Amino acid sequence: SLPFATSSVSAIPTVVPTLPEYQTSTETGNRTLWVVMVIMLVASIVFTGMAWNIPVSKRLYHIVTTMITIFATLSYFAMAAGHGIGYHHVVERESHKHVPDTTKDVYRQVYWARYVDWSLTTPLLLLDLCLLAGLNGGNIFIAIVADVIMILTGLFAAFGSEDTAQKWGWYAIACIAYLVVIWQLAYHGRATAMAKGGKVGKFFAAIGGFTLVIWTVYPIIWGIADGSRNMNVDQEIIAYAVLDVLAKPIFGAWLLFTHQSMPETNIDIGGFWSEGLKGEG
Ligand code: RET
Repeated sequence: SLPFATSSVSAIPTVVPTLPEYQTSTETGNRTLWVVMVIMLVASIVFTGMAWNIPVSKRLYHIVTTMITIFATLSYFAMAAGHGIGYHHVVERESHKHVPDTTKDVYRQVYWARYVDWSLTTPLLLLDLCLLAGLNGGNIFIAIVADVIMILTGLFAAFGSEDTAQKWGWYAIACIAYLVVIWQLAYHGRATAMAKGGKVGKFFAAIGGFTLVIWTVYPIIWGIADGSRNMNVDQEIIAYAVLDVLAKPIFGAWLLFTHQSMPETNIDIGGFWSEGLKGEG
C-alpha cells in the first residue's frame, strides 16, 4: 500500500508555501521603455536646437525644458537597460475549500528610477509654469517643496507593505502635497498670469489645465498598478510612457513654440541669469 495513504492528516501543515511568483516586465514593456528613451532624446536635441540662436538672457525656458527631457532620457535608459528596478515583496494568502491554505511570495518590479526622474523633473516643470505665470519666489518655493514631498512620499508608498495603514498613509500624504501644488498653480499662478494680460493669461490657463489633467492621471495609475496590483508591469510601463510623453516632450514643445511666437511670455529675471552677480565696486 501507499505509505502516505495511512499517514496522519494532522501532520499536514495548515499553510503550505508555494513557489514564489515574479511579476516582471516582458519584451513589450522593455521595447516601450527603449522607444520612450529615444523620444526623450530626440526632444532634448530639438529643444537644444531651438535655443541655439537665442541669447542666453532669453533662454531660461529652453534650458529648464531641455533639462527635463535629458533627465527623462537618462531614467528611461536606466529602466530599459534593466537598472533602477527594485522588487516589492508581497505575501499572498489563498484559502481553499478542501485543501490547506497556501501562501505565495510575490515579487513585483518597482521602477524606482521613475521617482528619481520625477523628483528632478516635476520641480522643473513647475518652474516653467511658475515663470510663465510670473509667480513670486515664495509661492514658487512652496510649490516645489510640496512637489518633492509628493514624489518622495509616493516612493515610500510604492515600497510599503501591501494593505498596511502606512502604505496608504504615505499615499494620502502625497495626495495632500499634490493639492498644495495645485493650489499654488491654479489659484496663485492663474491670478498672476491673468494680471500679466490676456494673451499670457489664456496661454497659462490652457497649458496649466493640460498639466493638471495629465498629472492627475499619475496617482490614479499608481493606485491601480502599484497600489492594488490590478495592472501588470507591462501595462504600467505603457500607461506611464503615454503620460510621460505628454507631460514632457509635448508640454515642452507647446511651451517653447508658443514662447517663440508670443513675446508677452518673455521673462526678465535680472542680469544674474546671463551676466552673473556683480561686485559692489
Ligand atoms: C504619486 C503617488 C502618490 C500620490 C501622488 C502621486 C503623483 C504623482 C505625479 C507625478 C507626475 C509626474 C510627471 C512626470 C513627468 O513626466 C507619486 C504617483 C499624488 C503627479 C508629470
